[in-house]
Order: sequence, then C-alpha cells, then structure tokens
Amino acid sequence: MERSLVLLKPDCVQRRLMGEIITRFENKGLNIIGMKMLQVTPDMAKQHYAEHVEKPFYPGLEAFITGGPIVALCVEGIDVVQVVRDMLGATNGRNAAPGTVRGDYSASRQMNLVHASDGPEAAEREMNLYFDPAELCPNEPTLTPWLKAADE
Ligand code: 3AN
Repeated sequence: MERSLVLLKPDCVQRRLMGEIITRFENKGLNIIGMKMLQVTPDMAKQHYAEHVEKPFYPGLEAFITGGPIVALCVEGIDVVQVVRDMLGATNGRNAAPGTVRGDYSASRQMNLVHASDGPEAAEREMNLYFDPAELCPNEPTLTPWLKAADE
C-alpha cells in the first residue's frame, strides 16, 4: 500500500472543481485518509517547489500557489503515486490526454488544477510538509473485498 500527496490548487478551488476531482479519486477506488483546506505560505511554496526555486518561472509559480486556498489530500492505494499521476495527465493541460483531469478541465501549464507527488520519496517529503501524522485517519474500507482481490 502506498500514499500520495495531492493538492487541489487555487485554480481548482476558485473554479468550484473540488468535488468533481475528489469524486474521480473516490470512483477509482482510492482511499482518502487525510484532507484539509489551507493557504500555502511563501515559505511552504519554496519547500514544496525546491527543485524550481532558482528557475525564472518560480516567482509566478509562487504567486499562483499562494494566491488562494488549496485542499491537501493524502490518498492511499496500491501503486497510488503512478495511478494518480496517470489520472491527472501531462503537466500542461494543453498536452494532457482527454479523459485525464487536466485533459478534461485545463488548457494551461500553470493553471493545471491539481498537484500529485511524482514518486514515493517525494510523497513522503510532501506529506510531512502538509500533514502532521495525527491529522491522517488511516482506515480499511469495508468495501475493500469488492475493490481488489485478496492477493493484489
Ligand atoms: P507536475 O506538477 O506535473 O509535477 P512540475 O513539478 O514539473 O509538474 O512543475 C510544477 C509546476 O511548475 C507546474 N504545475 C507549472 O505550473 C510550473 N512549471 C513547470 N515547468 C514550467 C516552465 N517551463 N515554465 C513555467 N512554469 C513551469
């Protein structure tokens, strides 16, 4: 079982798409074990986007991600990091395949609605940035036997 850190970014909140996108994760059979609304601070943005801080586009990226409330989710499932990345589609909404979240709802590289960890190590790091362990509610859904075989 794996966990991924998902952010519904400020554009997602402002466009009233939170429910649509959370519903996709629920319909997929993934387990949401943490969720909260917050405002990202410039300091958090620099930690989150550490790999981009020195890049020319970083000031605009920070202004965007700190520009309104976001919703942070901890999503759990088998291979969930890759499963969620595939559900979101390419970073640039204009390149994202139809049927993906960005392919269906975004026509922008920056306003691409959702962030998800790009690997298990990033997931661990990002989880610690957005959640205290006590804020997570790990649970075994009673529906599990109808969502996957026992040996999966
Ligand atoms: P993803 O969110 O798909 O993991 P990253 O980590 O490569 O994508 O990029 C994070 C954010 O940085 C993107 N959502 C986008 O807003 C911004 N970004 C990435 N590359 C560029 C670029 N070349 N020019 C402007 N913004 C960029």
